[in-house]
Amino acid sequence: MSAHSARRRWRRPLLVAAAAASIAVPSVAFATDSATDSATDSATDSGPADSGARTPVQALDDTYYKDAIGKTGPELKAALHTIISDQTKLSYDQVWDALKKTDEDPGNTSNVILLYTGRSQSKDTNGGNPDEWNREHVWAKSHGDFGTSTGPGTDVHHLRPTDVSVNSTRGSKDFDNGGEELSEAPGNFTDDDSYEPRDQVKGDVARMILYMAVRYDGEDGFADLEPNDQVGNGSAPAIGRLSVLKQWNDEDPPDDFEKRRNQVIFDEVQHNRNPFIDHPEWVADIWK
Ligand SMILES: [Ca+2]
Ligand SMILES: [Ca+2]
Repeated sequence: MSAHSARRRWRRPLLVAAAAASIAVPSVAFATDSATDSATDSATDSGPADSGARTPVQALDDTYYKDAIGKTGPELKAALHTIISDQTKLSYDQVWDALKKTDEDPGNTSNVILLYTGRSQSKDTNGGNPDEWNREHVWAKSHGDFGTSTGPGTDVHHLRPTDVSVNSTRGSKDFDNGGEELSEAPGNFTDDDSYEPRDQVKGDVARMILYMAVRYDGEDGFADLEPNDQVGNGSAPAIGRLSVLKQWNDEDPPDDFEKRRNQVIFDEVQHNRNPFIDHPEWVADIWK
C-alpha cells in the first residue's frame, strides 16, 4: 500500500503534463472526462498498464463503439449486442478471483466492497457463513434459469460480492422502490416481491440489468433476457421494473468505482464493456 501511495504522488505531475498535451493537441480526448483527476487515480490501481490512464470515452467511440455511434433504438441495441458479445468467458470458480480484482476497495487492496451493505471486507472472507461474502447475481439466475454454467451466470458485469445473508434476503426479487429497511444493510428496502438497493448503487444495479438485456439475446443456448415494468416475474427471463431502473440510472450516474470496475473487466477479465457505464444516455435511446 505504501507503493500505491508513492505511485499516486507520482501521478500528479504526469496529469498536469497530460492536460497540457490535450490543450496543445485538441483531438486527444482527456477533456471528455470531467473527473479526470480521480479517474486517473483509479486507473493506477489496475495493474501493469500504468503508462495508459483510463481510455477516454471519446477514444472508445472511435474504436470499441465505432459501429454503434449514430444509431438509436433497436439498431443501437443490436450493434451493442454484437460489440459486447466478443468476450472471454469465465467458469463459476474463476469468478471468485475476478471479483477480488473488480470490486477491490481502492482504499484497502486487501478488501472488496460489498454491493448492498457498502462494507469493506477482507477478500479472504468469501464463503457461506452469514457475514462472509458470496457471488450475488444482480440479474437473479432464476429469471431465465441460466444457473452457474459458463454464460450469463458467470458474467462478472452483473456479479458482485455481497454479504451472504443480505444476498439471501434479496433472493430473486425484482427491483422496485419501497418496503422495509434491512437492519443489516441500512438504505436497502424490501417487501414481498421487490428489492430496493441503497442510493449509492441504484444506478449500478440498473446498468447491470440493462447490460444483461443487451448481451443475452437468446443466441447462446440461454434465454433472451429483457427488462419489463413488472415485479413478481418468477422464472420468466425478465426483470423489472424498467421505469424504476431508468430513473435509478438517471439519479445515480457512474462513479469512479463503477468506471474502474468496467475498465478492469475490459483490461483484465472479460475484455468487453458495459456500454451504459460509458454512455448512460444510451439507456433512454434504447428504452424510450
Ligand atoms: Ca453508483
Ligand atoms: Ca436480450
